[in-house]
Amino acid sequence: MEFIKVNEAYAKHIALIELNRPKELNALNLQLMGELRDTLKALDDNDEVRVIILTGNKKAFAAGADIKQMANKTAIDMLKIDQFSTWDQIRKTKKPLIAAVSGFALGGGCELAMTCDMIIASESAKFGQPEIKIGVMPGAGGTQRLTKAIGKAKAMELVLTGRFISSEEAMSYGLVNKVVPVEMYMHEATSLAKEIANMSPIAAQLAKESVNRSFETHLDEGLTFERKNFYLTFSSEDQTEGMQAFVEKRKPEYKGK
Ligand code: DAK
Repeated sequence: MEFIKVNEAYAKHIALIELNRPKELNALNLQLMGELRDTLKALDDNDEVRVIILTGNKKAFAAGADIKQMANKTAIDMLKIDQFSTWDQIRKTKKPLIAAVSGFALGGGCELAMTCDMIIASESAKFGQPEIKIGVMPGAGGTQRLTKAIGKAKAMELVLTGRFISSEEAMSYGLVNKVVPVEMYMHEATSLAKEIANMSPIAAQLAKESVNRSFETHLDEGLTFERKNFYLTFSSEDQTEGMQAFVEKRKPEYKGK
């Protein structure tokens, strides 16, 4: 891996992925995105891993897709490269994915953070969809996910002006889960990951899938989907363990079975 660093055992049941093109503010070139896609797939297949943290560095989560790599492309070049299949695969990651964001999360970087399930931001984080300033528009879910996260008025403003918002604004609009001082954002993301890693990984995966379904369907179908996943948790040993532990007043030991 050239542009990402992976620690499969960052903490118990927690993997850490760091985007690693610091000089380019972690601009997402094709190779980086391919490495990220393959890594997430491998971590999804690794039973030891229950939660994944995705981060950049203090200065940048990611300043967007690599503009230099895109600048001379035609629509047909883009079609042939088919980056969407990479983004779609990332979106389908089954395990809970926490973005730990500091510095710039712009364009594709903001879209990548929004593709994660939760965002912990440092006070220095800046979010934005500045594609309009370079003559294009968001292409990896920005107009959809941002609108669902912060509502039409603010999403429209960000997408049409390209202006950045601070982490405090992002917090007040409901884009991020928590804002903490820069020196604390990894610690905070890790605490959140640990809390989730203590749960049944089967229940966590089914719950994540069900929450995501609420964005993709209407209520009736979403409730049916939720019910089926709810029943499915009852076929796991973790369900027996979780309920038994409650009755016996002890901490459950989940095995992911
Ligand atoms: N691409 C390539 N290089 C970038 C970059 C980017 N997005 N952002 C920064 N860099 C590079 C700069 O060119 C500079 O490199 P050198 O000149 O030193 O070689 C280095 O990183 C440091 O950047 P600056 O010198 O500009 O640093 P400053 O602190 O002065 O400014 C900044 C930071 C973040 C405000 C500025 O760098 C900036 O405005 N960056 C561009 C932000 C942007 O417009 N992002 C949106 C890009 S478009 C798709 C999926 C996704 C997308 C498209 C398609 N498909 C699935 C098909 C997404 C599109 C986008 O994200």
